[in-house]
Amino acid sequence: MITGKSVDASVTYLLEKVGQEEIETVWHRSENQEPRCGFGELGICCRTCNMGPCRIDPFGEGPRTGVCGASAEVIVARNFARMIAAGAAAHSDHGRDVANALLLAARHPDSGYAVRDAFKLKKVAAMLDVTVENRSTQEIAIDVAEKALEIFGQQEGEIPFIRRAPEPRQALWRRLNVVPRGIDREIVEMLHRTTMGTDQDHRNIMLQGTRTALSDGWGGSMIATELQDILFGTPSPLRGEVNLGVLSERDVNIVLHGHEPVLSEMLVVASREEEMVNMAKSQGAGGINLVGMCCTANEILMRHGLPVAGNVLQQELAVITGAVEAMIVDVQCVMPSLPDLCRCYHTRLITTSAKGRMTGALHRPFSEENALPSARAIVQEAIMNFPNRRRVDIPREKMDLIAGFSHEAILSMLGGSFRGSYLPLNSNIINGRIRGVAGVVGCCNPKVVHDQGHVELVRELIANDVLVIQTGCSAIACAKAGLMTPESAAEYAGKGLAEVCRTVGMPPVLHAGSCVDNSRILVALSEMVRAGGLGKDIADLPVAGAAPEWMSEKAIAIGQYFVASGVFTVFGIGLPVKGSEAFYRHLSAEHEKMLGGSWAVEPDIHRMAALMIDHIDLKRKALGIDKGKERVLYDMGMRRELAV
Ligand code: NFS
Ligand code: SF4
Repeated sequence: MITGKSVDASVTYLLEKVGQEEIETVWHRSENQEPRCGFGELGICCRTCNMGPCRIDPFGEGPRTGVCGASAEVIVARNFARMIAAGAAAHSDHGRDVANALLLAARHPDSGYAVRDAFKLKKVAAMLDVTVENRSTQEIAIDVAEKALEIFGQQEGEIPFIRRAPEPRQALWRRLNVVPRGIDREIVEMLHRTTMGTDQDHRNIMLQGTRTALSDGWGGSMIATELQDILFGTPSPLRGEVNLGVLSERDVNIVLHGHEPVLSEMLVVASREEEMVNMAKSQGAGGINLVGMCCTANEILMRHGLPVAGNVLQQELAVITGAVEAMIVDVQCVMPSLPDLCRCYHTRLITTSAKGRMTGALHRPFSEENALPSARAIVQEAIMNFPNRRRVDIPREKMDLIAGFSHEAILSMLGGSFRGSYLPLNSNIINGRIRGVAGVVGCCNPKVVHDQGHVELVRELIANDVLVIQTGCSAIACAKAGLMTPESAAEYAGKGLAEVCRTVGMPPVLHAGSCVDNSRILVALSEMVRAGGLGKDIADLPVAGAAPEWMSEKAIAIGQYFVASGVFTVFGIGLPVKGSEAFYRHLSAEHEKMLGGSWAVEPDIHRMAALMIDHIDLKRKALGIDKGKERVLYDMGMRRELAV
C-alpha cells in the first residue's frame, strides 16, 4: 500500500496501481537511495580534481581539509557556486534560444513565428536602447533580438535590464562590484574561479556567485520571459484545468514536457489544423488533446489556457495512465527513467533538442527553421500510435484555475487598463488589508510528501493575508489543490486579502508562469517600490520568498538572485551547505547585512510560514505601517484536512 507520498489523490491512485505491476517510479528509486550520503548532504565532498575525491569530517576527528588543503568553507562555497552557475546556464541558454527564434521571426515572416505583442516589443526595445521611431515592427524586432543575443557575449559594462531595479539596489550592486558584465562571461568566470586552486575565499566566491545569479534573474531569465511575451503574447488572466484528469479517454493525448515554448507553440498550431484533427478521427480518436507537463505546461497554460497534466513528479505517472500517445520533451527536468518506462506502455517518447537526447527514445530534431513541418510530423506520429493503446486508467482528479498573471496583467487588474499602477496594491498593503507579498516557487522532491509543502505553506500565508505569487512546479501544486480558483479567496484567505480579491476579482494566489518567469516577480517588486509608500528598495518591502520542495540547481540560482535583489528567501528540505557553519552564516546573517536579503533553511513548513510572516511584519514595522496584526495560527482542522 503506497500512502504518504503525495497530498494529490491522483498520485496515490496511480502509485497503488503500479504497486501491483512492479513498475518503478521516482518514489521507489528515492527509497533505494536511503540512507543518503551525509557528506553530500552537508556539501563537504569535493570532486574538483583528481587528487580527490575528498571529504571533510564534520565532527572534527577525520580530515579537516581536502588533499590540496581546501577547507570546509571553500569546498561548500565552490559546490554551491557551481550550482548557481549550472542553474543560470540552464535558464540563460533557454533565453538564447528564444532570442534566436525572435530573430528568425523578424527575418523570415514565413517561418511560422511572428511578433505577437508589438507593444511589448517597443517597451523592451526602449530598455535595450533600440530606436523605435519611424521603424517597422520587423526592423525593431531584428535589433531587439540581436541586442539580446549580444548580452550573452558582452564582455564589459553592465547588462541592460539591471536598470529596471530600484536605484538604491543598482547602486548597492555597483558598490559591491556584482553587476553582471555579460551572461556567458559570469557563468564561465564562476566555473574558472571554482576550479582547483583559484578562488579560495568563500566570501569572494559568493560575490561572483551573486553576479552569476543576477546574470540569470535580470539577464537570461528576463530575456527569456520578455522575448517569449513578444513572440507568443504577454499573458493575461484566463481559465485552465490542471492534474492528470485532463488526459482524455477518447482523444489522442500528446504531453509536452520540458521548458522551451519555441517548439510547443508550434505544436499547438499543428494540433489545431483541420487536417491533423481529421487524421486523428480516421484513427478512431475523437480529436487531439495537447497537454503540458512541468514548465512547458506553464508556458502553454499562460498563453493558450491549455491543460496542465502535472508537475515534475507526475511525469512518469502520466505515462502510467496508458493514455499518452506521445510525450515530447526538449530540455531540463526530464527524467532519465522515461525511456524504460515508456517501453512498458505504448507511449512514444520523442526528444527534440540536440542538447537533450535519451538512449531509447526517438529523436526528431526540431529547429526553429523547420518549425511547423517538424511539429506536424510529431503530431502525426502521435496520432498513428493511437490504435496501439492498451489498458487506459486515468485518475479523475482535475481542478479549475485562473492563470496568466504577468506583471502587466497584475498592473491592469489592480489599477485598470488605462492607469495600470501598483499604487492600489501598495495602498492595500499600507492599510493592512494585505499584509505583504510572498513568492512561492520551485520544484517537487520525493524526499518529502509531494505538493504538501507548497500547499500548506501557501494556505497558511493567504490565511494570514499574504498575497502569494507563484511559478514553476509550485504553482502547479497549488493550482491542483484549488488555491487558484476565484472561490479560493472566500474559502482560504484572511479577511483583508479576501476583501481585496473580491473587489478586484482575482484569486489570492497568482500564477505568474514558468521558472524563467520568476523574472516577472523581480519586475513586480521593482514596480512596487516605484509606486511609492513602501520604502526605497526591494529590501524595504514586506515581502518574502520560498522554495519548499526544491531539487534543481536552477532553484539555487533563483534563490541567490532573489536574495541578492533584497528578498528574504527560505528553502525547505535542506541546503547542501551545512557542512560549514561559517558559509551558512555568510548566506544568512552576512548576506542580510551586505545585500538586505538572506537565505534561510527550514524543513518544517509551519515554521517556514512563521519565518516569512515574521519577516514581513518586521518590514511593516520598519516602514511604520504595522497595525499590530496577529499571526493566525493554522488551526488543527486545517491541518487535518491536509493530512495524508
Ligand atoms: Ni523550475 Fe521548471 Fe519544476 Fe523545478 Fe523543473 S520544471 S524550471 S526546475 S522541477 S520548478
Ligand atoms: Fe580534494 Fe582539493 Fe582536489 Fe577538491 S580540489 S578534490 S579538496 S584535492
